[in-house]
Amino acid sequence: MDKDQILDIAQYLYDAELNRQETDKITLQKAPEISIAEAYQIQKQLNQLKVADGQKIYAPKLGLTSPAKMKQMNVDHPIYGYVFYYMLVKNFGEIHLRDYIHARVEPEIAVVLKNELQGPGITLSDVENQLDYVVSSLEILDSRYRNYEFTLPDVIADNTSARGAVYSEEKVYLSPRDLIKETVVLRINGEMKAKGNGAAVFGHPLKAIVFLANELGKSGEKVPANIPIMTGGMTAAVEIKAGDLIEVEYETLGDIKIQVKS
Ligand code: OOG
Ligand code: MG
Repeated sequence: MDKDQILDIAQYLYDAELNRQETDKITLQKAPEISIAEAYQIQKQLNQLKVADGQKIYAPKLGLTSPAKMKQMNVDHPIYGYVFYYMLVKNFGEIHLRDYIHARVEPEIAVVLKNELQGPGITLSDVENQLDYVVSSLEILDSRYRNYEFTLPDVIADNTSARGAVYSEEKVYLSPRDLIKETVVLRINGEMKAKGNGAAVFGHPLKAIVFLANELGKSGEKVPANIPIMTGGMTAAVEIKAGDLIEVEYETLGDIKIQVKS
């Protein structure tokens, strides 16, 4: 794939986000034979277009790290993308459905490292040694693709459906063992919609960071320190609608509450 084609597809995905219009997945016609590496090149170009527009990256994020998510999306490989500052939503605040195409929410554990990490060769004990604290989070997904139907390269190019993120302000110093046991319940209008636990993410949420460090290492990039990194949805994502009250209750991490307006 040449530079012009990468730019063309990145702009196509950016336009879908800006216009809040769901669109054909890129493997349908634009790039049917695309590789994983090319998909990440498109994602990088897409993120650069946003940076050129004055937007700023906040933190990396993982996706498709739990069986619940892999099954729901019918993609069986973990991925990474980036949360931008413009995507941040304040905890106990509200969101407007009109800002999204077809938003879904999913509870996640976000981890903060003491020092940056760079693969290759990063192991679980490297990440455990650098674990500073964890915070609860809720990701707001908004795939640019029609009906959330995509293949692995499609969702990578689309910056892993990222469109919103809520992080609790409560820092919790959990041991890796307790991180695995941490439970979460997602309620909408008081009704339980999903539940999960830390073990859902690769059996150990810090393994998501191992994956990220070794993947980013391939292009000489590092996992940043002092910023919360979402390790991937522990449950299937849930569709939201105007009027919904979203409540996420964690066992020890801070609770998250968001009101959905039209
Ligand atoms: C892709 C993004 C996956 C996660 O936590 O698994 C993701 C999607 O489900 O649209 O962020
Ligand atoms: Mg997610």
